Amino acid sequence: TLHAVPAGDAIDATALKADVLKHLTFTIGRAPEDAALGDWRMALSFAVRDRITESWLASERAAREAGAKRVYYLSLEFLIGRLLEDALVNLGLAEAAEVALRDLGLALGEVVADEPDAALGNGGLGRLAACFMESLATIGCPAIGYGIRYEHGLFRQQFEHGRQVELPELWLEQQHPWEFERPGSRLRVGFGGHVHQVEGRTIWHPAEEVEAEAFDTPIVGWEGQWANPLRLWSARAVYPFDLNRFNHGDFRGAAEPEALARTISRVLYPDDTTDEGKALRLKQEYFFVAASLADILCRFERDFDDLALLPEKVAIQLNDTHPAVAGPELVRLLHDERGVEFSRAVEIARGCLSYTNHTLLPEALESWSEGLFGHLLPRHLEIIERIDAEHYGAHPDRPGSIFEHGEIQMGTLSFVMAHKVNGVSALHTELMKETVFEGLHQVHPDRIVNQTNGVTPRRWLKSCNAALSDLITETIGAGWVRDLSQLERLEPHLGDGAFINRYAAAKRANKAVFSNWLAGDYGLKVDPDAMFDAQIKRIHEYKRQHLNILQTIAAWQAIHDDPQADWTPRLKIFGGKAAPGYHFAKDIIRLINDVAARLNADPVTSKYLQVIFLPNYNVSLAERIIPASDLSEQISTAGKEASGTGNMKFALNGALTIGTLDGANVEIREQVGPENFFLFGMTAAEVTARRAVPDHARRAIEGSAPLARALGALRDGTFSPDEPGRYHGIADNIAGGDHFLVASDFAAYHAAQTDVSRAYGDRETWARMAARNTARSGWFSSDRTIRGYMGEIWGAAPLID
Ligand code: 26Q
Repeated sequence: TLHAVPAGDAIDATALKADVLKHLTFTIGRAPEDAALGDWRMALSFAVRDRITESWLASERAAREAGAKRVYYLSLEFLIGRLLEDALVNLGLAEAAEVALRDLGLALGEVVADEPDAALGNGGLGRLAACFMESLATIGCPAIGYGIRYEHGLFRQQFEHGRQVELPELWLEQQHPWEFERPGSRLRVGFGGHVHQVEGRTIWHPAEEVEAEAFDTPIVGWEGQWANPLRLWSARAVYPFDLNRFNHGDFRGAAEPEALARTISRVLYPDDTTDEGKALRLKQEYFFVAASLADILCRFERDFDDLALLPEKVAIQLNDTHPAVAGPELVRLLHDERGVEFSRAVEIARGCLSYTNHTLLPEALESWSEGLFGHLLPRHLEIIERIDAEHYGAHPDRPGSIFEHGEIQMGTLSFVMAHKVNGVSALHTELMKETVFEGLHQVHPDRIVNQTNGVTPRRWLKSCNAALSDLITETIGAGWVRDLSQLERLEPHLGDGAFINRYAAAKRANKAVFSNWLAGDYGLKVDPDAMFDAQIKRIHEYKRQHLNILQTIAAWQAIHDDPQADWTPRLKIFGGKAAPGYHFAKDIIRLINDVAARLNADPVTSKYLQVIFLPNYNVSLAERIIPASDLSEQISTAGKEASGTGNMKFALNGALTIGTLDGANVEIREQVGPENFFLFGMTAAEVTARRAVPDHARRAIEGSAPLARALGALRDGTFSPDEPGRYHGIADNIAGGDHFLVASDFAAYHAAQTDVSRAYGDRETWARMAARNTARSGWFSSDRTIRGYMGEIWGAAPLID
């Protein structure tokens, strides 16, 4: 469709085109006739970056002049994805760019798709940090995101004979046009060594030092009024090159210090649960925390001269325990280096710090052996011991300490050093109070607060789903992009058949685009009128992708029994990576791929049921899948998924949820209404009770013939004829201990899926339910979440109206 281009856009397009050509010539050094797609993308990115930069510098000036409180978000992960389209959308330049590029013989869609994802995160926690950065800028809260500029982000996933293979990710192979390198801001970070007392003062003499160099990427908010930096640190050697060794012919040795130092920022750890306690991981944590805190204090001391003002001017948020060493480091900077009395230093640090917990899974709670920790950070170990002693002195009846099982418990340290600790959904926050932090909650009853996660509607609706966005804007105006609660203005239109038809047509159009892409890139022909049913997230036992595939097998068997029946056609879409050392998760991936091969080749059933596992799931792939989905699978064992954020993206884009009462599913169901949500399964309390029932899995299998039969197909080699034993491990796990209650929840899930199929048969009713999900998802904006943090945790105020 051709849009009538308004005058403003025409002017923007002309100016943008001139700037693209200017950058192509003078920044890239390429003539138009020789430019490749990547050169054009680079030129457009620089032209867009110029427009962000002015607003960014003005934002910093405004914050300085206001003497405003600053927010610092410390996170080992920022899962940004692509930046060009996001920037164009937020600057209101998407149409101008389309016109400008068309004039140059290029398609904007191809140019933006050429950008590699910045995959500096594993999953939910990292993507949340990215949504928060965008919302902070949209709201106009002066903030900096601090992290590591990994040379290699999360591994690229390939399948070989259905098995996951990991390849290095190379996002920096091409020039990265968004960042500003800051050679002037280099500072040193020490490790190891020993601690001295000199005239009553403590001095740490590190054995080793590396240099941290900052790279700033401006993150611009909606309508371009405000921008904040994402400041990522890169590690390098203090003396990068040993000329003496080189002159003696030792060429390899001459470069060694540099190679060694750089390993710190070389690669993102790809495991999002099991904490392996590796020294390099602890080095990464301290490296970026030390650099960030030095930077934060330097900024503070430029504007203020009284350290007592620190909590009034500085809020530091810890994204999980990964930056927990910020507690003792800030105490060290205040006490050892600035002479603040110890208890006062702890008090000031606590006034600045707050901590977000993202998991209660015991295997994911971070801890470090005292030996390893003290070897790398001897002074910090002493400080933690003193913090623990003082906290214990103040609360002698408190159960437990920071040191337990011979290890430093980073969750406890973070809790003790924070003035607020938050959970990421209502249910998760209540469970924090009852389980992991029960004792601490009793002595600090006001410390734990809830801030339910959210997602940015700019990326997760406006930009990824143009068909639906345009319909919404035509119906209720454009105010929803900044204030997502305005989606409730759709409510009066839900009874209008014409509106529901248009809503259904937008979804159908997205599904057609997705189907064409699947056919082109994966050779899979699918019916765009089939139900698109998606489970996209990291592969984990608690997320229960194996429950989904087992039920898919049961459905396939049922269709085989009666192929003439009136089956609702479905496409099952899977996406997600397994941690490289997580063998069970990798087996699940292989099983899904084997099931897909068998089912898609079945001439009897494939017109009703197809399965695809899309390799290398990432942010950009999510942006394709979510707008085209009808059904969102949120089927974790109740009590295990802290929040989920994909669940919110699906609901916003009009996919109905099939889900358990877990994480933010609970709040989604409350918002959209129970009649617009397919609930199944045990509650968190029932899960705990069920685990105590002897033989719970065996009993569940005896009670469900479809489950027994599906498990039978795992055992008899239906999906692995060349190796019949391949899936006995998965079958034994489910029939045995079944810690995540796959067997016990199966029958309820199977019944709910039958309800889903029946409901999808009535397309108008389904479309109305989908539209209700959109209309009632306004609360899940990360703008709402960030306002919650600003008000209840940071005490920060926006600097734009
Ligand atoms: C820890 C130690 C060593 C190496 C790696 C890690 C590590 C890395 C990443 C531990 C955990 C993570 C990521 C956790 C995560 O993504 N949690 C998810 O956070 C989301 C945002 O709050 C929630 O919505 C999800 O429910 C939660 O699983």
